[in-house]
This record gives sequence, C-alpha cells and structure tokens, in this order.
Amino acid sequence: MKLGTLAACLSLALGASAFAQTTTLKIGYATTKESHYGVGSTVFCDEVEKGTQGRYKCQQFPNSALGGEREQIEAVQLGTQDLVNTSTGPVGNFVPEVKIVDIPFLFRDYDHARKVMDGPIGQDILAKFPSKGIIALGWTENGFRHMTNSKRDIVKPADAAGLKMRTMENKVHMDGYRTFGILPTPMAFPELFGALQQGTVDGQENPIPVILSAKFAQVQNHLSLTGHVYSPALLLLSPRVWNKLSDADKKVFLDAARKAGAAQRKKVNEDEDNGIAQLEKDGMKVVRKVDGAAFREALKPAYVGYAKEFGADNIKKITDVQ
Ligand code: EAX
Repeated sequence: MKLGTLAACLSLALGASAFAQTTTLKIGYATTKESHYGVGSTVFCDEVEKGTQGRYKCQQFPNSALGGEREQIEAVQLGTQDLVNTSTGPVGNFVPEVKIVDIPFLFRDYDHARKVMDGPIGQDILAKFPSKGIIALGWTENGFRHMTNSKRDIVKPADAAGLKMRTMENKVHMDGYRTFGILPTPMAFPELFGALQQGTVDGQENPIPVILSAKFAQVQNHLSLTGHVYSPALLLLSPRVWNKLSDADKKVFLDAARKAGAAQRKKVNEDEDNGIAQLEKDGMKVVRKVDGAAFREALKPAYVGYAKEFGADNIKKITDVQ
C-alpha cells in the first residue's frame, strides 16, 4: 500500500474514533452523593461508562437538584431527564401496579423484601413500565421506614394519634397511616426539612439512610423504630435513551442497574448497622421496641381496602415468599 494511501486511511480511522459520540446522561435522586442513592447511582454510572467504552457517561444531580421524585419521574417520562433513582413513593401515580409493594407491614424483613423484588413478582412489576412510557432498569432500595417526630416517644398507635406527619405522595401509605390516628400530609421530599424546622408538620417517616443523610436529627428529637413500611426504589430510564441503544448496550445498562441495586442494598445494610447509634449521638431519643402487634392490629381496616384494590391472593403471594 502506497505511503500516501496508508496515511489517508490512518487519519480516517483516527478521525472516526475521535468522532465516537459521548452521550452524557442526566441522573437525579433525592439525597446526598454519599447516601445509599448516591452509592447506587455512582456504581450504575461507572458500570455504564466502562461497559460502553465511554460512549455513555453520567452527570449526577443529588440532593433533589432536579426536583422532587414525582417531578423527576415525570421528566424521565417526557424525556427531559434521562434517569432517576427514586423510591416507589410517587411511582404508583404513573404505574399503578407498583402500589401493592407499598402496603404497610407487607414484608417481614430485608431478606423477604429483596427475594420478592428479585423474583417473578418484582420482575413482573418492572415489565409494566414500558407501556407507561418509562423503562424500569431494576430495583434499588430505600429501606424500612421508621417514624420521627418533635413531640413525643411513639411506642404504640395511640402515641402517634393526632400527630401531623408528612408522608410521600402515596395513597397506600396515607390510608394505612390514618388507621394509626396520624394526620397524613403528603409533601415532596425537598420541602420536608424546612417543614420540620418550622413545625408545619410534627414528624415524618423514612428509612435510617434517609434520616441520616438528610440530617433530620437537627430538626427531630424522637425516633421510633416502627419499620412500618418497606420502601423499594427503582432505577428508571427515559425511553428516548433506551430506544437508541444497541442490544449490547441495553445489556450493559441492565447489568449496571443490577450491580447498582446490590451496592445500594449494601449501603442500606451499613446504615442500618451504624446509623441508629449515630442518630443517638446526634441527639435523637430512640425507641427501639415499639408495639408492632398494636400497629398491625390498628391497620386491619386498611387491609380490607388493600385486599379489594390489589386482591387478597396477590397480597398472599407476596407474604408467602420464603
Ligand atoms: O427516596 O420522599 C421520601 O420520603 C423518600 O423516602 C426520599 O425521597 C428518598
């Protein structure tokens, strides 16, 4: 091959590789970069960048920088945001089939919850998203939710009665909490710290990883380990991105989401192990032994409604998973 032709081929090849497009994906979540959502999102982003040889990179927006979870899910559906790592809290407003996993006291413990989400029941729910204009790449995790407030210890439902508690924009949660005598006030997460600080609400409920990373100990002095709801989380992708991916890149994104879920769950475990002592150090009074039986008893009227809405057999399929 003549030298001139070789040089021309080389410059073409170099030029082509230099033009290999890099697409930057906007990913948002509610809490800090150091939190469980930040850990999961960073693993996802690193795995995607590695698996696509840098053709896809992320720009992370922690601390609700792109708005509340409901707003971000809407933006992913519209295609103005590429990804959100979100609790299922507001998701039921977009994909109703998700709501069943928000039922209070549905899951026995983390092992049970993770088995359901990773098994046929959880995977079937993920398959309901594309028809609603959202790609669910996989389950991540928020954690078991506990109650905090600025007024008093909560051991049994009667202690929670009359408290104005912020809830997620989630009817399943609100119906359940009303049976405890709580006055539920749905509110987007970015408004919560200020509402607690001003006393607009008396309390809220969230997993230890959120209570820690959001520094709620600064505005709440009572924590009760009610564990009244398991809060799953999801990595949601815009179809605008998904539909441009090759089959090989789709597999990279799904594998990255699986690894992100594992990393996020590991961080939740760590926060559960160390977080309560830290919150006590930060000044919170912790009730470790609440009357779980009394909360479950109080919840019974709401379960009548849940059975009607989701089917008692479908609820039993979840509680039967070992
Ligand atoms: O997903 O809104 C909430 O209480 C959520 O748990 C928080 O945004 C993390």
